[in-house]
Amino acid sequence: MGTSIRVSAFRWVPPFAQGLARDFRVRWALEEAGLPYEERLIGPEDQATESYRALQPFGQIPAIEDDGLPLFESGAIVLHIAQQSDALMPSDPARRARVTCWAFAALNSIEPRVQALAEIDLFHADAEWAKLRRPAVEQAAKARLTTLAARFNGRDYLEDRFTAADILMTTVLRNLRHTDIVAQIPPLEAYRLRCEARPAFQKAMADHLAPSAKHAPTVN
Ligand SMILES: N[C@@H](CCC(=O)N[C@@H](CS)C(=O)NCC(=O)O)C(=O)O
Repeated sequence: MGTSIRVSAFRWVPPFAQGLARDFRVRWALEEAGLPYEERLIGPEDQATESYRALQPFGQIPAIEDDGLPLFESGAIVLHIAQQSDALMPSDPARRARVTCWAFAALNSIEPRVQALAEIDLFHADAEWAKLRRPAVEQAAKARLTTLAARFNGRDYLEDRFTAADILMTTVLRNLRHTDIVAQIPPLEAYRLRCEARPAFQKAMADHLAPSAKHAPTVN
């Protein structure tokens, strides 16, 4: 197990991304696992540097260095942390494989549809093509989320207890916070709120928001 973990995050993100930027997933996992970490705060000037690209080939956040081991992709990082902590991943191989299924489901079956809608709303809302495309994108996201909600019939979490997959799924659902889509699906809303009520979520969120508050650009 690594003795020192460093997590990259942006020094400042605009309000629409505060609470959503993906370093949060990693911070939350580390809090649940009880693993201390340091921040490596970066800005746009760092993203294309050779030293940062050695950590994150696309210049994005997050990346971590775990005792010198560079890792990127928030899903891979969360699963790596989970392997070090029973709080996030059971030790039984079959149960681990189930958690991995749900981690990929969050990132590969749910996130693309959620992200497609969020990108239209946050970046292209006024474009004519976006107005034409949005209804179908919204419908596709809602359909996938309604199917997901059935998973919570008689279950509080994706598996029989909270795991790393719930961190990924909750953070994916949060990308629709500018809409009432999740709130309109009561089992999903209850699941989101249940996960967000965890002390580790709260602590990680405070630590995620702090740099943007500290480094907010001054208005002239
Ligand atoms: N698939 C990557 C996506 C990472 C990502 O999109 N990071 C965003 C912030 S949440 C970023 O760094 N954006 C700036 C950029 O792409 O230049 C992951 O999950 O780690």
